Amino acid sequence: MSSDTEDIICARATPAGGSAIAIIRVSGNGCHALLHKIFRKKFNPGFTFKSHHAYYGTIFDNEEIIDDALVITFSEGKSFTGEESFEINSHGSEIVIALILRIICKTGGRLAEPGEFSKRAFLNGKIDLSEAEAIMDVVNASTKQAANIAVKQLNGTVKNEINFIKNLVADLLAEIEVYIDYPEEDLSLDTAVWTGAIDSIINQSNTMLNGFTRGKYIREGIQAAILGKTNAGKSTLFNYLLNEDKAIVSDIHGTTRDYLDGVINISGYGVRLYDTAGLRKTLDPIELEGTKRAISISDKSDIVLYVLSGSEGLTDNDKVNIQSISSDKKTIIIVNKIDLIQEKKNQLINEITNFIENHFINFRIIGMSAIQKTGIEEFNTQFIELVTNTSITESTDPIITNERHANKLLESINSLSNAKTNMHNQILDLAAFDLRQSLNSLGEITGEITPNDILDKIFSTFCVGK
Ligand SMILES: Nc1nc2c(ncn2[C@@H]2O[C@H](COP(=O)(O)OP(=O)(O)OP(=O)(O)O)[C@@H](O)[C@H]2O)c(=O)[nH]1
Ligand SMILES: [Mg+2]
Repeated sequence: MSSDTEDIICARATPAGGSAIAIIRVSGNGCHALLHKIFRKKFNPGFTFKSHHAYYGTIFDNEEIIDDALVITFSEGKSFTGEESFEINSHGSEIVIALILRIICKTGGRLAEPGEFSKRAFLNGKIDLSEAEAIMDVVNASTKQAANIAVKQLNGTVKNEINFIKNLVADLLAEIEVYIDYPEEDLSLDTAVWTGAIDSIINQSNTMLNGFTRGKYIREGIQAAILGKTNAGKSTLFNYLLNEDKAIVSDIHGTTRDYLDGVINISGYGVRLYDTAGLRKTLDPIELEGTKRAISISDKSDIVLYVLSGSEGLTDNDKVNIQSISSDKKTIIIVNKIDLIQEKKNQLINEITNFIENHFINFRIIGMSAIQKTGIEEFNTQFIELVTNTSITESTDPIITNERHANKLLESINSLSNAKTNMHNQILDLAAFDLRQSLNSLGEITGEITPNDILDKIFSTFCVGK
């Protein structure tokens, strides 16, 4: 990304494709002078642009009219980027937008790089890095809960929590440095108080970090693959969970050949469900390709829903399939067609438990009847608990949802643990060094000490116009 922050940059802020109105953003000091060259107000020419004012007029390229437009102007220090800036609300035709961007570039502007507006806002101190990153999360949010968390982060939740922890570390560091710098003052050395303080900071950091798995799934959604042998009722279950008659269901083995997907919402989490081809030995090349795809989808998914037919019980084929699922994959064994085996249900569940408990690290077994539509409440509860490690009724919103933030927080926790060990051994210089490392890691979350190449990488994932 160009680091030239002196340029006047421009970009469309609304998506491609015809629309009634499109917005073009322009930022950079001196851009109001540029605006005077390309825009004429209908009434009262010879004016100066004020901050937060809207002007109706015409965009020109020399004497040629490009479009009628509403322009909103912002003064330096009062805009999103912190720079003199304006937004053109033009008609949403692709040609008009291209012509307006061209005249701006001809008059001294240039096209913005992805995320360049947000990067300038960050560099000019209008937002911190965690707030800048939240902008893209708001844009990309796929559920109401994801949008809520991102908006909170945009309003500074991460910054406030991290700054709170940072202040605790900084206060402790100051105390230790006084002790190191003035040994002659005969201050009593009470490392137990300090290690206790470090413990408390580590605990608070861990609480923040614990919500991360949940936060990540709220942000990115959960991928769930339905797997099982032919005719177990996978497609019937898929339709039941989706509440839609999407997949073809029949009692012919091998009905589903390619995979199908659909999105459902379980407790605010967006879940992408995959219905896949039944697993069996086959010479049919198309069915074989279908089963390969089924396995590759289950490898990539966050959780496998292995469906077996209650009326057939745990067959050798099921045993082979289950053992081929990686043992660290979170798996729910769904004993389907429970309507056919009411009285033998517990016996079958015991048999399955005995078979899989030494195989999977994390698993659940539930009975359902996809055809009679029973078991969904139990399914939802077990699903969320297994994937997110928290109860479905957990109400507090996670604070950390971004992988980069989580990694930095973990780095800080590691430094704090080292500080505790060094403190305990009374090696105060090293303990102080570790606390400084912890402050650095925390500072990288909010962006006070984030190296330039990392900043470029973060902002380059933004869309143009943000
Ligand atoms: N009694 C009963 N029958 C079911 C249940 N679920 C599915 N079936 C029946 O089982 C048969 C197979 O259902 P599908 O959903 O097509 O099975 P599948 O696992 O997708 O099969 P493939 O696509 O061939 O791998 C159909 O006749 C369904 O009506 C259930 O809960 N109870
Ligand atoms: Mg099917």
